[in-house]
Amino acid sequence: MKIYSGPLSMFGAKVEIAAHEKAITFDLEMVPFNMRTLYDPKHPEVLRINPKRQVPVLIDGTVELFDSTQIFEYLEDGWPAPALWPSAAQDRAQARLLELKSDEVFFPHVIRLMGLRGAGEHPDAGPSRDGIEGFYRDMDRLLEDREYLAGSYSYADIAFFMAQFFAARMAVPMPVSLSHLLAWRGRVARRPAVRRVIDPMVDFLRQAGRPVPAFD
Ligand SMILES: N[C@@H](CCC(=O)N[C@@H](CS)C(=O)NCC(=O)O)C(=O)O
Repeated sequence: MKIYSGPLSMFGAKVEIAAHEKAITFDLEMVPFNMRTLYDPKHPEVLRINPKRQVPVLIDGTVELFDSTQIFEYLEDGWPAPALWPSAAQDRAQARLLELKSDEVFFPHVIRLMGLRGAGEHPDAGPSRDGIEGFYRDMDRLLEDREYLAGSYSYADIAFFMAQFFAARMAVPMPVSLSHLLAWRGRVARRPAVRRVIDPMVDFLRQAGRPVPAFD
């Protein structure tokens, strides 16, 4: 198996973490990326496989996939243990919805901040900050009676752990008052599969002279 990711790819990191959780052996290729030109020029395999021209991309024999959530489904079908979707239908549906919300409701606010100088501190950041902080509060409430977002540790936790790391990078950290959420963050950050991915990302940020938010 080969995974194409990027040194600061939130979506690529999701896939790398899931593969490590399942103890899958894979080759990791980091596509060209720098803080100035970002992902340009694009890697030829990314262009060949993904019409959206984005990482992550996965190749496993004849299987060629893009999109982190599609790749999650492939990993779960091919390597069912340990399960990363809960087993009960209702919990599984909730996990899938939370994973979607993390990528498509929460993270777009973060992407908008990436386009503002000073990110969350920019005068126009208000609506995105509000969106991020409202989501933090919702997740804190959800975690009042459970250790992980959908009960057992799942893809939803992997997705939201990575997404909140980038929100914190954009100067919208988790408020210290959200104790359930902070405890969850520490719990996820301590997982060896997560460390294997977040530690190199933190090193990349430090080497690029960029601030590293609290993440554990
Ligand atoms: N929905 C996609 C999003 C992938 C995505 O946005 N990838 C970013 C890196 S984290 C990328 O390749 N950006 C370069 C570009 O859009 O040109 C997924 O889940 O994989």
